[in-house]
Amino acid sequence: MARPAKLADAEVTQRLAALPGWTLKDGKLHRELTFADFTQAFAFMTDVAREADALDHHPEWFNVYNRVVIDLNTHDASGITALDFELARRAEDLARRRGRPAS
Ligand code: H2B
Repeated sequence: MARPAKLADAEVTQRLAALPGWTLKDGKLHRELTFADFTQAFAFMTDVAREADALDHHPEWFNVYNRVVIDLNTHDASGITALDFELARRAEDLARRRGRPAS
């Protein structure tokens, strides 16, 4: 995918409305997920890592046991771009497949 441009704040707000569970925190798309156990959490991270490499777009994230915290922005564009929303959407799909509770 070509390197997309930074999105305007209004565009970010509008796109966030279609991504339940994701918020805006410190200028990044933010998500906190809890899985059944560490194996599920880490398997999810492996799933996301494959998508991130395919997109050449990589998350900032944090894991302890069954908890994964994800922050997405585009350092090349100094902001949030369509790539962040694409990776968020793919991560959300993968989390659902790993049986993450729907909250
Ligand atoms: N990931 C994120 N989140 N932001 C970027 O700007 C970015 C990236 N740039 N992954 C990519 C890699 C760039 O460094 C390489 C050279 O394509």
